[in-house]
Amino acid sequence: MSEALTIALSKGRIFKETLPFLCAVGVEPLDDPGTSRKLILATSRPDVRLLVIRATDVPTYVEYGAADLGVAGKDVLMEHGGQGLYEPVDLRIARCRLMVAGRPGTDLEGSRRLRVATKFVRSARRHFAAQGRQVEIIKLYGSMELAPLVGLADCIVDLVDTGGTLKANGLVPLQHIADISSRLIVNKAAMKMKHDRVSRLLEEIQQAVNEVNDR
Ligand code: PRT
Ligand code: MG
Repeated sequence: MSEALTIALSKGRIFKETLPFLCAVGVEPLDDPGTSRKLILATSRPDVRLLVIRATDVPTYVEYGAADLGVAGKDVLMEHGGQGLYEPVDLRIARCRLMVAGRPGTDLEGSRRLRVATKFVRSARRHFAAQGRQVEIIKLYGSMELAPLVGLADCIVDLVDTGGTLKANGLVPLQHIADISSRLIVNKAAMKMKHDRVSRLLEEIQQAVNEVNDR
């Protein structure tokens, strides 16, 4: 009897874009997280179950081994720090860019201490530190675009996809920090203890990713 595997992921775009890869390896959820309120979803493989949790909580569940595997954005992983987990597969889904943005003409180079509003505190601090800049970080949990408009901050650090959200709020991208995509992550102990099952699943998923991207 093989051991069960638990995969943590968030609903929304990550769930939607991960689904084809799960299906490719024979894992079909028996409920739709869009409509179901269940937090644990059984799948067509009796030995695989899904946890549906907040995107920012996924690395924590995997770090502590409450889930063997997970799917998380690189943005979330950079904030978490990546301790206790491997990041073996770039799923190349939910892609976007982490950027500094602000009102047109914002001077990021001046000697003044910048105020930066963001939920990506670590990434923002690291980005400006690499430029030798000390900044004041204002931690927000959402709608960062508002901050430069009402004088809360000089600029923001946020994810940008089409740029539509920035544009709608009169903001422009100012600096590129990182290209973002979602990664399959694995608990380090599970990689050892459930090695055969986990490595087979990783291989199958990597192959499905290659097939999509070679098309
Ligand atoms: O409804 P909910 O927010 O729960 O679902 P969601 O699908 O938005 O999931 P969320 O917000 O948890 O995001 C999950 C992951 O998707 C993030 O951690 C990123 O890795 C990835 N991702 C990819 C994005 C975007 N693209 C994105 N555009 N996450 C957020 N956004 C937001 C961004 O913060 C900004 O508010 O979309 C807005 C910008 O989009 P554009 O197209 O207007 O530039
Ligand atoms: Mg969102």
